[in-house]
Amino acid sequence: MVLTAARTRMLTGSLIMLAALLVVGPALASQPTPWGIGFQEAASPIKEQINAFHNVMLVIIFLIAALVLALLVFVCFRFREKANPEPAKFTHNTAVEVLWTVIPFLIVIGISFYSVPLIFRMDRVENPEMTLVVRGYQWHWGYEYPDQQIDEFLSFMVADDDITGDQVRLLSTDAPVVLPVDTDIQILVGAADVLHSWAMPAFGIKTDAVPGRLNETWVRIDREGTYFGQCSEICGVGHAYMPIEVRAVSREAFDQWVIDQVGDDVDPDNPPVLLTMTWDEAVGGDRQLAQVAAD
Ligand SMILES: [Cu+2]
Repeated sequence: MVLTAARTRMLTGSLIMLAALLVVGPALASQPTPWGIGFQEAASPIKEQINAFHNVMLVIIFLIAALVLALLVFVCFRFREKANPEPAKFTHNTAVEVLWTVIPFLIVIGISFYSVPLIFRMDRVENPEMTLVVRGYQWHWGYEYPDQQIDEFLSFMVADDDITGDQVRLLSTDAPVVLPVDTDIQILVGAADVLHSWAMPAFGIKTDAVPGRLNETWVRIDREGTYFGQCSEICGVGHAYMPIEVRAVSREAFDQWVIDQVGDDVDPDNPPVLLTMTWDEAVGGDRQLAQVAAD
């Protein structure tokens, strides 16, 4: 191929764009972006550890692939027919066979020192401060906050024609999940009809929603913002249209949201759990229920 000036310019242009994407990619918001490559920016400690593990694995994979490629090229050249008119007839070489068994084994053992503890950390959290129950339906999600006494509400994708403001096509929902930042949140995932999967890339969560079974995961969100995810287990014709939208807010704002949700229909002996104050303080303090109702 002859590299004309125009071709060179095009090639240079794409290389610069690729480099820019590599550098800018991780800094973009927590949602898919056009031409985005790489991961969404981490919004939880687990996701940061997953990213770090991924980066280590990438180096290991690259080194192995480079070694295998170099060996192949060497073998093709060194043992080509022209240089070896009389091929060797031997089979088996104990030393080589032991090496190519033991070395990969040691590599896998080495990786497991990193990956297995991470799997355990991802699995569950000790003493969560609150619980979110997620239920998959064909084709929307249901969310319930048992500690806050918020009954299940359903969360549907906003249709194309109804998109307003900064809503995102195919990702925004009519009822986002509201979660507090800096809080250990236990997430219980189930399904009411077929298999779904509750997947939030920025949190490092992808947990299958299985009918008749409760799966557990957890998250501690680092910073406030809106995060998007999608159902990640093909569940029928509406599979692509049941997105997840999480609004991460401060712990105070979360309490306020809970107060707004439950209204004044509260059993005083068994009030909803708040994060920054007791229910009595909420009712008796500045944030009186009457005030909230008046807003
Ligand atoms: Cu689904």
